[in-house]
Amino acid sequence: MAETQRVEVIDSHTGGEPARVVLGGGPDLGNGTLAERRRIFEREWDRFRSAVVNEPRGSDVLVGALLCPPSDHDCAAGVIFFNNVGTLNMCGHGLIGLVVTLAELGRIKPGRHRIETPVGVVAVKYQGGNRVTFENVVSYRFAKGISVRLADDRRIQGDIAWEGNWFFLVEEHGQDLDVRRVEELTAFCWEIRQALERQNLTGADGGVIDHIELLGPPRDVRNHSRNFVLCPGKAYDRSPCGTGTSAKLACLLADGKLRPGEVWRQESILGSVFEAEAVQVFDDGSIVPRITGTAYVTGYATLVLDPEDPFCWGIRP
Ligand code: PYC
Repeated sequence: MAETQRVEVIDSHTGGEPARVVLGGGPDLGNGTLAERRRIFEREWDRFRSAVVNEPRGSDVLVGALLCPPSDHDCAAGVIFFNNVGTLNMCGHGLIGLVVTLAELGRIKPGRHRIETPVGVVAVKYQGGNRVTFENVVSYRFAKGISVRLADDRRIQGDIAWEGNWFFLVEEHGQDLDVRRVEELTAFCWEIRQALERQNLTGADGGVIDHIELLGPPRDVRNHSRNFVLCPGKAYDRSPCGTGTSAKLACLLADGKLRPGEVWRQESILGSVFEAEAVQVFDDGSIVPRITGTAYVTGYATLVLDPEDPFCWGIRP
């Protein structure tokens, strides 16, 4: 008979968006690169992923972060991010939560560290307390002003950008970005996502554009913009979204609307803020975004995975 598994986790939130770091009791994925280990995780451990983040132990909004030994020994840790429907290449809010969690455990001190992800090594600076800065993977706008036709024949224009995930960014959408309208905003973004798929619009590598970002004016005059980001599994990001903020930065730089080193304050649908700047701009227009945000630890827990439990592996869509 299969045995009950115990999984040690620490929960946190970054600007309201939760993350769950798996510290112990997770699968052994071998010693390959993080990209190779991610493929093994996807192929062989999908029900473990679902058990950790989906109901009844989690919820659609929770992002998991499987802590792994890094293959690059200059890195403080390796990580594979995952959500309610699969794995993520990169996750900015999750990375901030991971760094604060490692600090809470005494595994890192204030200062510079490197974290290995499936899409590359990310430089982080733990500022002490709850504050973290990270330099995201190289980010760029792939296409500008792409028109998509919605089911009711309306046309929406947006930009496609990469910063660890594929994003479709829309400025002209006619939506009020108010947290009381998350259901309407979710339905609208889901329509855009489906329209992109119908029209076979993908990222440069054929990757699915599975993050939709609406942008609008900020509520707080100290900020530059407010966003609403719909994630792949139809949950909206409570934080300003680290990769979504990087995507916005790549578009601003490409349009000459922001200079390298100039700070952009991105407000989320809840009003939480990430500070962002481009620290490097390459000849082809791609950039290295630097993002700063705060995370708070919200709990320590041991998850119990009892194979006799009919919902042991999570309630899956
Ligand atoms: O912060 O990059 C991010 C993110 C992606 C999905 C949810 N949060």
